[in-house]
Amino acid sequence: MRSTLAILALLLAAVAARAGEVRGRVVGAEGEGLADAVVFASDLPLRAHPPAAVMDQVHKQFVPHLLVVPVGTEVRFPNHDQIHHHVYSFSRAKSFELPLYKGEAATPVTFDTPGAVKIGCNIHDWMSAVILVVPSAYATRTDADGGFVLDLPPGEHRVVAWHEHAETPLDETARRVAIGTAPAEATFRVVVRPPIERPPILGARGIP
Ligand SMILES: [Cu+2]
Repeated sequence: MRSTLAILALLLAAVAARAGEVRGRVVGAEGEGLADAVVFASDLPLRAHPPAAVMDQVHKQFVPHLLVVPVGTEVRFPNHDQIHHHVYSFSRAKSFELPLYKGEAATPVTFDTPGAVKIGCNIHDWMSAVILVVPSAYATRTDADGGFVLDLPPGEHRVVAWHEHAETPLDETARRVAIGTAPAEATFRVVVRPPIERPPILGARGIP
């Protein structure tokens, strides 16, 4: 009997969790789906200790290109190439430098302010990445078609949509999303700059 009740409690908990979903899309100026946009709640608390994260360097590229972490996250920057990299950012949300190193020699960096942190390498100009530091533990990324599912606790929340190439200011994307018994839906419109093609010569020159 007790185990039946336990299973029932688990099932009810699962149903309750489902009710906390908001589904939708992030679209551009023409209604096209935007991949790799980030949808997050801006007025919900953080987890006490967010897990550590990794921004790797492989074949003279940062991997992943986009890393989403809650405020307070410590990020490691291992270098798995056989050459040195010099990782830096001059972004307002985090300015730091990890002078020339290989392997695991770099000290981890703690990202303590919300915002987008553009990462580069001083030696290899084409190496670029973004760490989006979000103010809450509730964030998700869009799929190739711009679709997303975000789990939220019950209540009304402020939700925003960010994209690396957004021209729309983040605050202008803000929407109130009510999480109750009915499934919630939301569409975010974010105007993005057309992508800049990197000159292929940079990667082909064989800069060490
Ligand atoms: Cu480099």
